[in-house]
Amino acid sequence: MFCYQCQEAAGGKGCSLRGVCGKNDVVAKSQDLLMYTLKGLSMVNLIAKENGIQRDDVDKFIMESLFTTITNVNFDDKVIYERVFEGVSLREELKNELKAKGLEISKLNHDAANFVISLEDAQKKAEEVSILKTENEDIRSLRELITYGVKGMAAYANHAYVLKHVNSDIFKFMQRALAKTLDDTLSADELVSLALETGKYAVDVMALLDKANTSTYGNPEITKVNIGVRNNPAILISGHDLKDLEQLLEQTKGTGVDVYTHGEMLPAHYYPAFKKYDHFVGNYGNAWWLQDKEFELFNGPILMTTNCLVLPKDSYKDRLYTTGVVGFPGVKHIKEDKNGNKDFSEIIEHAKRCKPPVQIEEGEIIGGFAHNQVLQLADKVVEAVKSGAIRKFVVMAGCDGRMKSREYYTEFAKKLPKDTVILTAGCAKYRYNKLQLGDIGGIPRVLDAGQCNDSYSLAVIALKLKEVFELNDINELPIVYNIAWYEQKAVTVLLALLYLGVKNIHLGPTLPAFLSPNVAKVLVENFGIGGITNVDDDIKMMIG
Ligand code: FSO
Ligand code: SF4
Repeated sequence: MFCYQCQEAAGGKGCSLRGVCGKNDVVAKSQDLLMYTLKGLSMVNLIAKENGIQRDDVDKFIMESLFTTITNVNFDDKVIYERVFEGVSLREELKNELKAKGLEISKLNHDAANFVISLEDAQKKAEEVSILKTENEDIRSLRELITYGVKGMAAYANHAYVLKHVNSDIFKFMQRALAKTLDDTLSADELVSLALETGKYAVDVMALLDKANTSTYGNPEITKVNIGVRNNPAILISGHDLKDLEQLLEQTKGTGVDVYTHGEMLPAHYYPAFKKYDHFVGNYGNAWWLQDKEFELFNGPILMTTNCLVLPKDSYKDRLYTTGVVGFPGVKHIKEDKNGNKDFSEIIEHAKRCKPPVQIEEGEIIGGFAHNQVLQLADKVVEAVKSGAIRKFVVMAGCDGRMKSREYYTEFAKKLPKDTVILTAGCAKYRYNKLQLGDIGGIPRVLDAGQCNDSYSLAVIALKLKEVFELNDINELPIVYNIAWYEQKAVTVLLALLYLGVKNIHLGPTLPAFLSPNVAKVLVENFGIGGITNVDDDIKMMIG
């Protein structure tokens, strides 16, 4: 196996024996083959689309399968290989439809659009399509940069899709980009352009998701979220899927079972639609990587709706449930019916047999500063900037992770001058959201816009401030970017920010292993992208 798609890639280079994430060789290879299958399927589907064949099931299949391969989503090679076979069969169906229309498909001569395998050969085929088969490291780097950007787009598109918000141009772009990563005639420059184009569609898909979320659940508003517990049996819900949360809250109503969020589900508390549930108690614990300790202490069942899933310990594996694209061998999976509804009664009954959660913290955290809420405070914010009360905004969005080097972000937040405000989104916030950093004239010094999926809000806020201050360039704003990344959605957000023209983004705790020295050079020279060094020097450099 070889994988270098996330920040924890072994030795900063890539995982080759077993993933640091816990993914084994068999799972890694099944994912490689699934990606290859999706690329071949995309080639065929694009021709089908050009010829008036529109198969919504194929678009959905590609989107969900891409999401399956994101770090910490699915560890079940059986499920992943099933997708490989389904992908091949959809591809052949499309070819037959094209042939039935009398269309010439001979230009579809790439192996990805034609291979057929049996389960016995699957592993061998997977080895043939390892990403290392692209020998030129710059081409490989660009192909993977685009592929990861598209994976993150698929996750965002999927969250919007379940709320019935769909944009066919985004599907088409994702498939075009995937197909192009197998095109040996493309030069490095052409791939750089495609990476930037990925950023454009990344902005579009994030806007689509924002619309889906806010039109379904209302605009997030300033909210205090309880981090303590009550004395009832309870269910913990993690991941990013708000539709799953909605269904769980509806089904637990009046059952005596409480619901708590974990990790990236925390921002659900900021939506007006979820405030009406008395049994929606608060947030339990911290970022994803601490789940092995926190799930143990929670005592009740846990529902994992998306990433980030950590290899479950035996102490709670039988209380763990997955749904959607998440999977782990031996862990119960809740499927949706054909109308997209899920029956969580088994989890609810399970909760009733469990003890209430052990309290690990008490108090409250504040959040809900998505674009609509911040823009309502715009006058106050603008005034604070003009008067000098706020010297700088520091975007510290992104992901958290288990590496010790991420303590940097806690130190950085603590040492930031008192006239700075942190803008955040994603699970990165857990490194500093309980520090009590105070406020500036009533504006909290940590403004949490929501999930990593809500990073779009930060872009909207920046663009609005640019307009209010009548600036020509987004980079003239008093905003600096010190972003922490972990998995592929962060790559999508990064490409989106680059597309919006944001320069001098600092990315940490390490630069992506998949950036070859030459590709990294292009990003440094054109966008001023940089890494991090140490807290004191970085604060001096970024804040002055
Ligand atoms: Fe965190 Fe995991 Fe949201 Fe990521 S939960 S690390 S960018 O998957 O999804 O921020
Ligand atoms: Fe390694 Fe990350 Fe790939 Fe897992 S996802 S195998 S940790 S690079």
